[in-house]
Amino acid sequence: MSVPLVGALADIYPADVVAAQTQRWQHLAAVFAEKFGGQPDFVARSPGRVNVIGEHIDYSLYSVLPMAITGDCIIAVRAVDSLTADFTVDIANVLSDKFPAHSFTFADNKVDIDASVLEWTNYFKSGLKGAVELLIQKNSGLKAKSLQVVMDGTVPVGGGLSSSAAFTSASALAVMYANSSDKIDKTELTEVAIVSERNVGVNSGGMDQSASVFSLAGSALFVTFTPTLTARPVFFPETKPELCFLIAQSFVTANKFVTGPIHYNLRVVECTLAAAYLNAVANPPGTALRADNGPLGVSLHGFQQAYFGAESSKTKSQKEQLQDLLVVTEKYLPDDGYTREQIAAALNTTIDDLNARYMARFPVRAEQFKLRQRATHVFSEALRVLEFMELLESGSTDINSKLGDLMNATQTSCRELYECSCAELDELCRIARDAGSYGSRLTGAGWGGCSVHLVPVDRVEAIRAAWDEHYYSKLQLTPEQKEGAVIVSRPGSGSVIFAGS
Ligand code: NG1
Ligand code: MG
Repeated sequence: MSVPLVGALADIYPADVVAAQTQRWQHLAAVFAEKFGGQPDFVARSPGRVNVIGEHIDYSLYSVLPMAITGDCIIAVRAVDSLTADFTVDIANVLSDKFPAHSFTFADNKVDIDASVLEWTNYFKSGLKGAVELLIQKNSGLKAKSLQVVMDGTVPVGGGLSSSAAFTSASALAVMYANSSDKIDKTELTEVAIVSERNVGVNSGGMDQSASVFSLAGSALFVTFTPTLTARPVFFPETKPELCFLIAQSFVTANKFVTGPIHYNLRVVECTLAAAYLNAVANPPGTALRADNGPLGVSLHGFQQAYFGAESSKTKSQKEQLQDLLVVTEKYLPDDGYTREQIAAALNTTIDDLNARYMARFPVRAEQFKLRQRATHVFSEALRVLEFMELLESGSTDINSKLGDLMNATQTSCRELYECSCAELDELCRIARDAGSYGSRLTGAGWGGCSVHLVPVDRVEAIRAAWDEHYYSKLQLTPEQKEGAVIVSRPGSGSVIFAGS
């Protein structure tokens, strides 16, 4: 499947926002003309996403169910041929006060990123780096084109709606399209965007980039990462009462760049350590251990076979296998926390080796690693995704409160086992449920950002009013913040190249 080329904004946005988007796109073109003269060659566009269910399991390679939102990143581009392998990027943002323009020259097709500073252009550079590396693999004689670039983003930053993935995916797409007249393959673009985002210091999974690239208007997306990346549209049945999703901001900003070592990146390490630990202690003696640090989801396949018998992975359903893993976790990870000493001893290695193998590329800070709690969250959340999909595909229309229960269970697990919620998110969920939401939970990485709520259409106004009264009225919000605090999410379309006039 390739990224569609579109020529009209009506191909990208729902009808009722096309007028407002037309103004925004015209403004982008005007800023481009002012900065560089003339019109851009094309615009690359990628949206943010909300995750319906499947939180913090993408990097363990379990399937997730996100959907694109209308908010997006649009990048106007003009490409200029290069005579050598050196090239220049002149980049500006429509919000020039907040995000100042820069000019970069890259020698010999090498893109260097200083991930130790928080600089807005790093996200463009990360997509650029991933795309240029891919293009070089295909054509070692590449003379990457110089680019004139203006970007505009409407996904709230640090809000759990994946502004970063929208930006890196749109950037990678812009660079790939500028340098090649070929169609851009969606899987290839997603894979580049996933690797790209790791260049800015976050050891992320692949959910956001998949949702940003693959989504189709009107459907959520069931994303599976193994054995290969696949993304399948999922439609919600017409239930009674009719359902919709509300997204509510907590206005607590979670910045992964700053808190990675104690939050996001630490969780990724804890999951990998849990996989290594279980492989080491629960396998029959003499079983060869993996040399690499595999994600929880796939690295336990060998272990499962050894432990439950070679036939088990063939005869047991995915759900039964996950239930087995929950039992194993309880049995072999009884402690509330594990020190580096304990883990190194179990893996029959030294602390230095442990640090070098698991904690060098993305540094983390922790005395204790909560292996049982994190693994239990991951296996039970992977199960909930499968149960959610079963309900959606059951043909029954009497599923609203069952879907909601699964989302509520996710929130409990995120709060208690994964410790990625915060008091404000818990409060938003509680208020919504009291006012009639079926299911309420944080969405995205957590520790702030947004929450998502499965709501009967006839309760939307009551829930909004309850949040206003009990939550938003207590914060000092600007009129724009108030306006954007709650949105009714409509599953939007994924990445496109706009090459119209
Ligand atoms: P957000 O909240 O959009 O930054 C992050 C990760 C996802 C996923 C979720 C938790 C990035 C770019 N994205 O999303 O891959 O792990 O958290 O489910 O880091
Ligand atoms: Mg992000």
